[in-house]
Amino acid sequence: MIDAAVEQLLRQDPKSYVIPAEVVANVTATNTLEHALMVLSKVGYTRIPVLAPDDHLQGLLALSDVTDNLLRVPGAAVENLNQILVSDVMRPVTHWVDDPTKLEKILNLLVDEPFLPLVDDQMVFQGIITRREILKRVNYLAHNLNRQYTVTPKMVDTPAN
Ligand code: 4BW
Repeated sequence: MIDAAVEQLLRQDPKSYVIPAEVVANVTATNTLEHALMVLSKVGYTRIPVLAPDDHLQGLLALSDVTDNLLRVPGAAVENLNQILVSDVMRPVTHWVDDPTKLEKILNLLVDEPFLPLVDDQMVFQGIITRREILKRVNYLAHNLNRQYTVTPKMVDTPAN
């Protein structure tokens, strides 16, 4: 359980730590890997969501999924990536959130995941919650906890000398 005071400070205005779908780089499952490589190179992110044409979240694509295929054939040219679709190599989505206020789940998952997709109850993509945005909140918390709360240490037994 997250401490109530900590949760209250972290949770203020949850929408502000969600990067909305409109500004999240993505590809569709029917795109070729050549197109996906162009998108990944342009945006500079190493892993992005794969969406269906109706914006349902379908998977994740990492730059390494593309380069692995590029390097599989010695001397292969980028044009060969035209033969492979994103759906052939994308990874399943194993972790996501459907409520940006579920901070306990978000904090636990972001230990191992660089970002979490946010979806609605139909799995329609709404945006992402990144480690960076949550760390900004934790940083705010670290600097402001004692402005809003009185933090006093509990009495602990000290070892006898
Ligand atoms: O192009 C970039 N711009 C900015 N502002 N920061 C970047 C960029 N590329 C990398 N970064 C930084 C961020 O701090 O490196 C971190 C790791 O990037 P990643 O994982 O390995 O590409 C970034 O950390 P983050 O902001 O906490 O983002 C975590 C992950 O979330 C990224 C990427 O997989 C995804 N992501 C973030 N913003 C995205 C995005 N994916 C698509 N579109 C976005 N707008």
